[in-house]
Amino acid sequence: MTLVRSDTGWAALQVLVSDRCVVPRIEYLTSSGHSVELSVGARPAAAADASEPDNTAATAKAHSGLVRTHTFHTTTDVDWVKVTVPAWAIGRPIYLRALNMGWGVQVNLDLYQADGITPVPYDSLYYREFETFILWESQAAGTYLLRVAPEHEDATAHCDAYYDLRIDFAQIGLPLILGH
Ligand SMILES: [Ca+2]
Repeated sequence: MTLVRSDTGWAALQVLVSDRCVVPRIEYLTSSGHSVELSVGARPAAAADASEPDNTAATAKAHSGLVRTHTFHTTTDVDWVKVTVPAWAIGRPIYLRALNMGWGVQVNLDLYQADGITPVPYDSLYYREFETFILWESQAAGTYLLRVAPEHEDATAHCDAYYDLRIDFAQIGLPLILGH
């Protein structure tokens, strides 16, 4: 960070660096103590992720693998994700997590039946820094839909507008039998 003294106050040049973004900003402190932040140019855009198009329940894509990275590449982007619950997972904890978000990005999670309309009750919704997750015990096997939306428009359409989606099914280990 570079500090520059002027006749009316201090100005600081900051470069914010996250995993995907390099964002030069000027923070200016006036002589009366007001802080003013100016971005130096627009932040680079975000690319559409591999799950697009997935902005409606009808175009929801299956979550595959443990973790997938999504972007909010436009100001109106939301992501619908199919979650398939196998019979063995009924009544066991399922964690639906959005994590590793970019700077200033927060997400809302909503869970629906396969119709994309009927809400599915879940046990808890947690908000932590850089992580939001639903803890859920499904009462039936089948396909459900998770809707992931940015909490506000500032979390969209720039290179920091991303999050990882991770879905964990709690597995109960088989008893380990030792000896003969
Ligand atoms: Ca989307």
